[in-house]
Parts: sequence; C-alpha cells; structure tokens
Amino acid sequence: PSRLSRFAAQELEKAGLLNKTKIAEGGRKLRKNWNPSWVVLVGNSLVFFKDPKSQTPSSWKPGNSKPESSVDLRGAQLHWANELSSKKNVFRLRTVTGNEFLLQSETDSVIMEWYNTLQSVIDRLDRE
Ligand code: I3P
Repeated sequence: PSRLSRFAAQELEKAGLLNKTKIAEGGRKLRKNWNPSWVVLVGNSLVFFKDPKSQTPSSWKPGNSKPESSVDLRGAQLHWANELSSKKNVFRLRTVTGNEFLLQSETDSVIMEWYNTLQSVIDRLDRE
C-alpha cells in the first residue's frame, strides 16, 4: 500500500499550514530548520506535507503528493515552548520514539486550535 492509502480510510480531523522544524530524532538533538508545512491530522497520526506554495508549479501535483513524514500521536506529549524559540506561538510535540517537532503560527487562534485539537486526540488515545 502507498504511504497515502494508509490514511485514506481514517477520519480527517484537521488540516492547515504551520511552520515546522524538527529538533530531535530518537532523542538526538537536530539543528533547527524552519519550513512551512501542510499539516494533516488524520486518525492517530499527524502527517506533514511540503508546503505546495514553496514548490514550483510543475513539481506540485495533488495526485502524487507524498507525505514528507508522519507522527504517531499515541503516547505523544504536547507542551507550549515559547522558551525554545524567538518566534511566538510555538509548541513542542514529542513522540514516544523521541522525535521532537516545534510547530508555530503567527496567528494566535490558529495555533490555539491546533494545540487543543492535538491535546484532545492525545488524551483520547491515552484513555484507550
Ligand atoms: C537558527 C535560525 C533559527 C533559530 C535558531 C538559530 O540559525 O535562526 O530560526 O530558531 O535559534 O540557531 P541557523 O539558521 O544559523 O541554524 P528560532 O527561529 O526558533 O529562534 P536557536 O539556536 O536559539 O534555536
């Protein structure tokens, strides 16, 4: 099965554009590299796509858009993390495997909605 079809049967909860940087991989610190990312919350996964607007028109075809990466939200931890960046409205998402991401929006309401929605999915998975 393609990487996309794994998600096709699951419920789409939320999608939008956020700034993203990965700051750790398996507990090992990484150098920040902020980029706009199309973020999709589907089922128990947060899926990242490259921002279509940052690509050339010829490279962007909806049908062959492959996720850049995805994150299993089961057991994940979410924290506001404004001390980890000079940017405003930053939160950190840490997976059980020790991958850490910072996600950010210039718009307060946008980042609040993402935070609340992700926290409710994580809480639901914790109760299962
Ligand atoms: C980093 C870049 C990041 C910044 C980071 C810098 O420099 O400016 O945007 O994070 O700060 O180190 P470089 O491009 O040379 O890697 P924020 O935008 O989140 O502040 P940091 O090292 O204090 O995390």
